[in-house]
Amino acid sequence: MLAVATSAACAQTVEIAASVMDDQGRPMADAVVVAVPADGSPRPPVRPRENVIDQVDKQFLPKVQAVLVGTSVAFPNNDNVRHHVYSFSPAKRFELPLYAGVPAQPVLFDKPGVVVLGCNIHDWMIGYIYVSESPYFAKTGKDGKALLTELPPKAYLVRVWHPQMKAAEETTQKTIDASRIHRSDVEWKLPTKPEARVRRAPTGEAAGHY
Ligand SMILES: [Cu+2]
Repeated sequence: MLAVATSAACAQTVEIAASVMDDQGRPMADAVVVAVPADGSPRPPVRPRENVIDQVDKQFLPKVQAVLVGTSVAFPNNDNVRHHVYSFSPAKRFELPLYAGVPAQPVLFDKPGVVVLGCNIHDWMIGYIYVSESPYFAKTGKDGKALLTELPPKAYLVRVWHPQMKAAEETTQKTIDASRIHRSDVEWKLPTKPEARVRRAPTGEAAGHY
């Protein structure tokens, strides 16, 4: 009689449940939690879908968007005024000069890092694109919780980013061995600071690339 193999063929995945709070214990929405395989194993084939950051009521919607590196983002303008979207973050410098409706080209985010978005017309408009080098990421909801699902069972370096965190992102890193546990919990309490203001784009500097 043949022995029955019950476990070897299981395409089992694990989850990491994250909870992000400020240093007063209040839940923080819009935090990006990223898990990077600790063994540095190559990431799965990239099939990024296009993302959208809308402009509604002179705000970026969503305000924080996490995308996998190599992903394009469209910036449709749903207001009846024109916007002039730009970033001069090192991870992506671009400018979408004054426009209404949908710009012809989405913008490709090909370098990991945080991209801060502004509008040259409306100083208060601020948005963030977190460009992740790992495909395993999630954003916290109002309850400060994010669930990373369908991870291969292994060890991960897990960290968090939030626009108002005081410390550097690297200092939040924790090692989670998720090789045997179906669901691992991770929690941060982050000292916060007021949101940084965006300076205006140096006009023309980033123009012409798109
Ligand atoms: Cu604007």
